[in-house]
Amino acid sequence: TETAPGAVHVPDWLAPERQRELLDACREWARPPAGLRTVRTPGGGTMTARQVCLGRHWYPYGYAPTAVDGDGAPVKPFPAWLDGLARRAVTDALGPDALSPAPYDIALINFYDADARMGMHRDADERSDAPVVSLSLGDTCVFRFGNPETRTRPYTDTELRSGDLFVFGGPSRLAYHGVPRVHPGTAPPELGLAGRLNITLRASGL
Ligand code: MD3
Ligand code: FE
Repeated sequence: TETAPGAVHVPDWLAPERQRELLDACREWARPPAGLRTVRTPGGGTMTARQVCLGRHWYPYGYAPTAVDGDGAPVKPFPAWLDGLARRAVTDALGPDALSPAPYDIALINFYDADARMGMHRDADERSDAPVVSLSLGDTCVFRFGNPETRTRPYTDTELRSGDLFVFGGPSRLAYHGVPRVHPGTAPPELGLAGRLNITLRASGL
C-alpha cells in the first residue's frame, strides 16, 4: 500500500525462512572486526540504535570507505545477493521503471533494543536517487513518516513488523522519517530475536 507518493509498504514480503536467513547473515555481519558499533554524532551524542555498515562506512553525515569510528577496521563487503534482493524489492513495490542503473552497494543495518529510537531525519548522503529499500526483522515498531520539507507535522504513523518491506522512491526519497518506539516482545517467537533489526539497501551513486 502506498503511504505517500513513492513510499510503498509491503507487509510480509519476506517469508519466515527468508527472515531467518537474513537474520543469520546480520548476526555474522555484526561480529568484529567492523561489526556492531555505537554511532557517535558530531554534537557529542550517541545514537540509541546500534549499527553495522556493509560496502561503505556511514558516519554522521556521509560515507567513507574505512571505519572512522567503531574499531577503525575496513567495512565488510556488500554481497551481490543483496543487490538482487534490493532489485526484486523495488520491482515488487514500485515496478521495473523505478529501478535505477546504479547498483545497490551499501547496507546500513540498525539494531534496536526496547529503548532504542530514531529521531526524525532525512537520508541525503547518497549521490544516486535510487529508491531506498527497508526490511524489518523482529519486534514491531512505530515508523513515523513525515514530508520532504520540514521535520514537523503532519506525520503518518505505520507499524512495521517482522518481514515487512518498505520502499522509498520518487518524492518520498528525501522525506523526514523516524522510529519513535519499538514494541518489545512482539517478534515472531520462532525467529529467536529480542529487539528489532532494520536493513536498508542503498545505491551510493559513487
Ligand atoms: C525513508 N531507518 O536507516 S526504516 C535509516 O527503522 C532509517 O531503522 C529506520 O531511517 C529504521 O536511515 C527507518 C524506514 C526508512 C528507511 C530509510 C529511508 C525510511 C526511509 C530512506 C529514505 C526515506
Ligand atoms: Fe533514515
